[in-house]
Order: sequence, then structure tokens, then C-alpha cells
Amino acid sequence: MAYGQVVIGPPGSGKTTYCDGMSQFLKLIGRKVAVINLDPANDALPYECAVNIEDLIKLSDVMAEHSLGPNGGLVYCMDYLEKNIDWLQSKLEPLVKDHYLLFDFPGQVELFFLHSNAKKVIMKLIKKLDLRLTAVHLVDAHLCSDPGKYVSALLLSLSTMLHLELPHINVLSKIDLIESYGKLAFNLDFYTDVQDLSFLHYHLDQDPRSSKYRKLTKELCEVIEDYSLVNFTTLDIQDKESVGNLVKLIDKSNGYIFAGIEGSAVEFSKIAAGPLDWDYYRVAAVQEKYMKDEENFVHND
Ligand SMILES: Nc1nc2c(ncn2[C@@H]2O[C@H](COP(=O)(O)OP(=O)(O)OP(=O)(O)O)[C@@H](O)[C@H]2O)c(=O)[nH]1
Ligand SMILES: [Mg+2]
Repeated sequence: MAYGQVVIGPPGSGKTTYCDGMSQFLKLIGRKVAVINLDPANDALPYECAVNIEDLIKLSDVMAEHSLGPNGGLVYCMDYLEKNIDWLQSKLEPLVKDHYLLFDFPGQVELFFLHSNAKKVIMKLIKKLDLRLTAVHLVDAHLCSDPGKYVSALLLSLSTMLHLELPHINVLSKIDLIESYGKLAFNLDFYTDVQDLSFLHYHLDQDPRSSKYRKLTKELCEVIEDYSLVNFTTLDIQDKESVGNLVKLIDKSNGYIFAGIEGSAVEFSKIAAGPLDWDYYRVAAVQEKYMKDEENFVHND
């Protein structure tokens, strides 16, 4: 069994930089990390990659051979990867024994909420190699500076979560730059917690383009709230504390924190479903305190 992350998000949201920074951080805390580049358009990789899709198929070849543009070419490459999943499986087999895996995916978001190839690749790997993966969905924090773009980011995050069906963490990336886009209409908590989107309506009305779609946007916001699935955490990839907090969240979501627990699943569920010792002690402590207080009270009398 191996643990890892599927790093996805719109173009330029920081996926490749994230894989680089995250692998450095994880190595610093003592994990063996393998970064797998599944973006055939990634030509200048900042990290040393353990597996590179370029060794299987090159985007430039696909575009030339099939007269496709870069986006069509990428869909073709994902399709080709799915058909040749054995190639990827054989490359990953020696790594899964002791490595933590980071998958760097392309930024074409339609691959993750519309087409099924990328999802099938992930699902096949999970099944064949017994992987525990979390989808880390990066969205540029810049989108918070415009209410219309923010609603799009929410919709994209929701559709990706529903499509991929993986443990999922949405991240507002490049949070260090947020102040450079001017003052936000709300506190950052509003954008990360996604609690009450009705507050956005006033701001959407200020823009004549968005006010035209007021009713549609209102309905979309209601859909997002009804599902109640989307929230964000923030990330500045150069800040160790920020990366560390995200690692804690990811470790909880894919079960890495339980990796050290010995014993079978049955034993584990016995512990999980067992009586809560701490509750007993808490009650006992409260009772003790209560009795002492009463004693003092009686003495003072
Ligand atoms: N300030 C800041 N810049 C960042 C951060 N993360 C990424 N960047 C910058 O954002 C730009 C795009 O980053 P990439 O890692 O190439 O983004 P990507 O999502 O892999 O892009 P595609 O693969 O083309 O979809 C680069 O110039 C990075 O240096 C961050 O946390 N803070
Ligand atoms: Mg990239």
C-alpha cells in the first residue's frame, strides 16, 4: 500500500511548483517521495521526476501526427495513457513499496470534470497498486478578487469533487499574493469557509455584466451551498508553516496518519468503535472537582 496526492487545478494555478515544494518539504520530514509527471506539456520540470509521461508519449508528436491542437492533443495523450496503463503500473511498482507519490497532472480542467480518461487512470492505479490518494485541487487565490470568478472557482471545485470521487482538498494557492490584488470585498474566511454566498449578490450587482445573470448566479450559489462540500484551505508554497498545515490535512484525508498503526482492519475498527476512556476520566475528574467544591462550600459555611 502507498499514499500520495493527485495534484490538479486550472492552468498556472501552481501544480508543478507545488509538486516541487511539497516533495522538498516531505523529504525534509523524512519521507521518500516520488514525483510522477503526467503532464505531457511539462517541458521544463523543476523537480527530479521518477516517472515521466514524455517517455511514453510526446504532445508535440501527437499534435503533428493527428493534426490536433494542444487541448485535443492532451485529451489524446490521457486516452493513450489509459490504454497503456500497464506501462505506468510497471514504472510505479518498484516505487510503491516505500515511496510517497505526487502526481503532477495537466491544467486542462475538462480532463477532471468532463472526460473520464484521467479518472480511469487514477482509479486503475488505485486498484492495481493499492494506493491511498487525495486529490489536491489548486485554485489561484486571485479568483477571490472578483465575485464572478470566485463563483466559477466554486463550481469548478464542486464539479471536480463530484467527478473524481476521491478524498479531496481544495486549496487557494499563491495566497502570498492576495494583498496585491487590492482589498477583498470580505475577510479571507468568507472565501475559505463558503458559509453564506448570499452576501456575494450585492457585489455581483455592482458589475453590469454579472448583474445580467443575477438569477442564474443566485441559483448556482444555492446549488453549491446545498451540496455543502466545497471549502478551501490556503497555501503559500514558500512558507513551511503553510505547507505543513496542508500536509496535516492531506495525511488525515488519505489515512497516512494511521499508517503506523499496527494490526488488522478488524482490530483497528474494534479500537475505533470501543468505549471512550477519556470520557470516563473526564467525568470522574469533574465529579471529583464538584465534590471538592462542595466540601469547601460546606467548610466555609
Ligand atoms: N507567489 C507565488 N507564486 C507561485 C506559487 N505557486 C506557484 N507560483 C508561480 O505560479 C506560476 C505557475 O506555476 P506552475 O507551477 O507552472 O503552474 P501549473 O499549475 O503547473 O501550470 P500548468 O502546468 O501550465 O497548468 C509560476 O510562475 C510559479 O512560480 C505561490 O505559492 N506563490
Ligand atoms: Mg504544470
